[in-house]
Amino acid sequence: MPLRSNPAPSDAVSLGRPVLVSRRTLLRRSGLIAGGVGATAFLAACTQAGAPTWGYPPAGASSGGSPEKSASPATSTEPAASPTPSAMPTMTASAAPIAGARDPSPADFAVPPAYQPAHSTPIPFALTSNDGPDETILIAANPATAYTSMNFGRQVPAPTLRITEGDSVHFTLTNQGQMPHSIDFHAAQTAWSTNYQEVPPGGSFSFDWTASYPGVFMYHCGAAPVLMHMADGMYGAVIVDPKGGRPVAREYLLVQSEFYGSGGEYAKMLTNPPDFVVFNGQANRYKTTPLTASVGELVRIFIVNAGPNSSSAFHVIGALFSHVEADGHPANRQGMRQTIDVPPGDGALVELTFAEPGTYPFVTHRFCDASKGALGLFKVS
Ligand SMILES: [Cu+2]
Repeated sequence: MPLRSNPAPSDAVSLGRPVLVSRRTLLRRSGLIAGGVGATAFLAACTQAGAPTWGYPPAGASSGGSPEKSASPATSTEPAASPTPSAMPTMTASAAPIAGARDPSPADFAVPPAYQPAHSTPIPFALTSNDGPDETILIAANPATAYTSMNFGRQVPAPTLRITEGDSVHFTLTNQGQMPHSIDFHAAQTAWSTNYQEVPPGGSFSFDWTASYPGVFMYHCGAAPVLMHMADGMYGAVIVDPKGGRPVAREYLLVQSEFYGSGGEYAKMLTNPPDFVVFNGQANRYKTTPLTASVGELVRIFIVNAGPNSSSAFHVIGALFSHVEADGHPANRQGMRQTIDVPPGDGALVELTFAEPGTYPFVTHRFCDASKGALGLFKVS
């Protein structure tokens, strides 16, 4: 293969351009044209979940009926998304207001906290849970697309917890939202019926847990309906290092997830497909601002797939993984892999080195999802 004839990354249209959806299609998908199904389902779901006093956009829809009954497969009959730039959605295509929408995650989210040796006392980890009109985030920058999120710590993905095998965590959830929320640490072994129960608005709940296994784990809200709380943004990563740590490497964290409509659209979440699939909270984030590495340098990527519905087929174009650990657990070590499957709710660790300078896209090789924003770049010098 010629080494210098590759298209410039910015020309990688087939890889990186998000699906372009007409305003009418977006409106139809969001239920605004087809009878407000999504909003109805959402309100019904919220009634089950604890009756918040406000509603997500689109406003004015009435409640009633179960979410399952309200879920409509009608979206499967939609025409294919237009590939023409003229069909790009405008700022008004989303029911969530762009004004005031914020980038959902800190600029340095992809760089996880540093390894620390195991602690002798419990590590405090406190999260707030948040929802409502003040939690509108930008899930795509171009074109700007807003989403009314639920979240932990007012960011999506939520703050990363990095600890070491054997550490104990003193966790506190303070619910600043207007509906019940809860926590589910995949890294913990504790009774759901005791510690993963819903915390009411204004409430606070604490418990301690111990990280018995090293790994790369998801955590999320488990309040009903859990599908909606996850799809709306309530997830994050826990990295548990093995005792003694790992070899020095340039480390990155990528959390893959899906967004449906403009937030709170339960019927869409039930039926799939998502409108955006992203790494670290925003479509094509690292296509715009690539991650960096040096030739020959060991690069370690912690991957969490928050889903909630689709597997990730994580792959770096132009590179091979020299070392892979399913769940990020050392005993699951594998040698060379080209693409790894990370199911929803799971994590993984990959290591690689780049052979020569250049640009290397990373994607989910489920390309319908890569085309919806699950694409980034490594710029290797
Ligand atoms: Cu929640």
